Amino acid sequence: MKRLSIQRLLSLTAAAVLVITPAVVWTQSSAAAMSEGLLCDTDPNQTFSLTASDGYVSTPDGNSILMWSYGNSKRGFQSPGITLCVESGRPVTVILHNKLPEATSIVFPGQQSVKANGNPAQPQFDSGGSLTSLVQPAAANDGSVTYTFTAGSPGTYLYVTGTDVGKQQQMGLYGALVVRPAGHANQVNDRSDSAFTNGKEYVYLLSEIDPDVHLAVERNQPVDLNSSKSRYFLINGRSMPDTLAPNNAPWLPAQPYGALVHVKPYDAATNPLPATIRYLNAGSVNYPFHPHGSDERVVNRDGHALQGPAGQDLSYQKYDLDVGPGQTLDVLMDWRDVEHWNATTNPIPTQIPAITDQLLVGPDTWFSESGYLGTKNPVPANLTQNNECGEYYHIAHSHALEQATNYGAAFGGMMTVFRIDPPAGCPGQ
Ligand SMILES: [Cu+2]
Repeated sequence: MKRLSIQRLLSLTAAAVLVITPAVVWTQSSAAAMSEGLLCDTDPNQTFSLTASDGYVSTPDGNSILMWSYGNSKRGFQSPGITLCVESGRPVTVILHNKLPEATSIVFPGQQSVKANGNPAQPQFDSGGSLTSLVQPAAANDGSVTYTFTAGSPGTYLYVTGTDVGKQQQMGLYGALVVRPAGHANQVNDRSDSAFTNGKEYVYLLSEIDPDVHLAVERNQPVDLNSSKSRYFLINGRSMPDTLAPNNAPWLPAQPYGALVHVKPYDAATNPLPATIRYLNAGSVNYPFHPHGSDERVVNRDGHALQGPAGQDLSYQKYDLDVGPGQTLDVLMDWRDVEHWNATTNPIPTQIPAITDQLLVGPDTWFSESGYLGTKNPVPANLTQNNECGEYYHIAHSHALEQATNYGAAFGGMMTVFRIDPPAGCPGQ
């Protein structure tokens, strides 16, 4: 029932949701506006105050899991850590406050000359010469440390714990850092051919959870990483079908980031630019992410434009985005009506599949009962129809299918949809 109502809510406006969910208790943080796409923290001085703390997240099968995370110090716990957006070439300051019961830290892979409290960031060792942290940490229980660096080349980077990494990264201490080209906020990198449509920008921070590790930490028991096995697989801290819900959905108060891509077809005159998706892997295994329906153009890897020494374009089209642990890929995607199907002049030469083959999670369908973009037909009354105006939905998921489950239950996990509206848009949107 809860799932059903969540999916019904997806198609409604924020105002309508307010009206039909009177039982929701609105707090300062959950009252933030619902939205789609990248939701990032910015600051005129590029100075951010993060607090490492613990809190609970929910999974679609009803589980509740203790996580650690880097939240905005003013807003409190959220998972994953806040998405930081900065401009290339300008100074960045990150002040880490540590509310956790053990020391923790942040490393910024791909950023150069990072300083910690004004000193060069460097590995830490105990008196016996054993490594204790990859970088100067903030002490347990209210310690703090300030990291500074100059934002590197435009693109997407992880920021992640450098202390007891196997355990703390599993617990959730990671986030995304988006570095924008100076003066060109709507480009992925400094190349003009990396331009994307204003507002059509998405982050897919991919990660995994072994609930046994989290339960051991919650119970103050030893953590056994050698026998760890992840059971939940997340995009932006959520699993399917929660991935489809808007940013700041009030029923996911500690998981504010949605993962629905929402575009209109390419049109040379009215919609010439693609969307961008920024993929990051904060887990321990490869995530072969696999959007159905179209290739995506990989233009950046690990925060660097794919180009040759003379500026040659080395970007490439890819159907399956293999994102390795610690890697980032920035892609451009658009959707093109290449077949020009038309019910009268160019009919689709196939039958609509049986209704039982259209259901994805429970008795819901996103299919319009028509193959023609912008056409919507009735569905049987026992089904929940999420389609609004004949828009298309393309599944996008990890092709390692155990990662497309919620603790083994298909489908779920690292899965979302790309929504394509008719060229004129969807009425009421
Ligand atoms: Cu697939």
